[in-house]
Amino acid sequence: MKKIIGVAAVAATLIALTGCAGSGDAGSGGSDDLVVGFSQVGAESGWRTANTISIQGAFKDSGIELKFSDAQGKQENQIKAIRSYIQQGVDVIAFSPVVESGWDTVLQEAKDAGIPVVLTDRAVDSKDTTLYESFLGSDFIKEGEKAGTWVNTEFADATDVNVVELQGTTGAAPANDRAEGFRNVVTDPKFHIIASQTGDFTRAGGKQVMEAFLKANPKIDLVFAHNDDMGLGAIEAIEAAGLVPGVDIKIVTIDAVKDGMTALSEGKINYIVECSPLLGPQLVDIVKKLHAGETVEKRIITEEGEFNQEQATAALPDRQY
Ligand code: GYE
Repeated sequence: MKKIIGVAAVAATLIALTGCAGSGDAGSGGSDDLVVGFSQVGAESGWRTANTISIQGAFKDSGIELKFSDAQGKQENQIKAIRSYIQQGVDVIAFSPVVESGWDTVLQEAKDAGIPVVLTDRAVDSKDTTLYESFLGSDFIKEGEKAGTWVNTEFADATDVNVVELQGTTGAAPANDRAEGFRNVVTDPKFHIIASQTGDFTRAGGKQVMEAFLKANPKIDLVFAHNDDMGLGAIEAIEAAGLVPGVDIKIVTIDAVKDGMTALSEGKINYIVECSPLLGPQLVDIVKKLHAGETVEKRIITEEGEFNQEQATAALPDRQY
């Protein structure tokens, strides 16, 4: 199993949503001269944009200097950025790993340099969990299971259900785990996962792959998209094929960004499992604790909900992202 963490999971409340009052001042640790290096995955989705805004905003509010780099979806760029942060002697390195594997060498380099590393959003599969201090982010297996549980209820009376899956970036923790979680619960033999391919967490990718799925398969009952953006791309492909998304073909996605929630309230998506991108304030807290020499939880799990059409309509006016 790739879930690295043996420590009891702590459900972190969504202080992120409120902006975490009190995190704005530098506090007792003398955060003023602290420098944090952060390597972001890229800008592949609405979720990612919201995540970047949350992180940059939280550090700005805290007065802690943030060095930020965008890896444009490439692991080699992240490794370069981390090495550069090590060279610059930053106080803490944080990053959202594009993929799960291949981090041991660079994480060891950070450890040897005495720089603590925090994983945000996505996990690594390193066996040596002392290579990082903490992993802050969602339980992606649970998200896949929640999507699957909805599918079981929605298709309770159906006989044969053809499912297509739009997977996230190949090798990324959320792609691996959401696929696994879904299969953990969608076990009835009446469900047939007839096609599964990566759409790279992008809208364009989701559209392109869905077009191919539609051409190759005369009967598709359900799309399971690993994020909203790919689901939104699939909607375009379904409409272009003369079918009605949400009616002829049901769609379940993960994230709950504004565009996804809008499509859900319009009935084009049928259900969304939430994945919160608002990790900035919690990351600032972790950095402050590490700086103060306090222990941090090895695993901090984000709390998240689920939405049907009515719930999305009710939540939309206050949705921040
Ligand atoms: O679901 C997707 C983004 O890692 C949880 O990455 C994140 C995922 C998110 O591109 O939209």
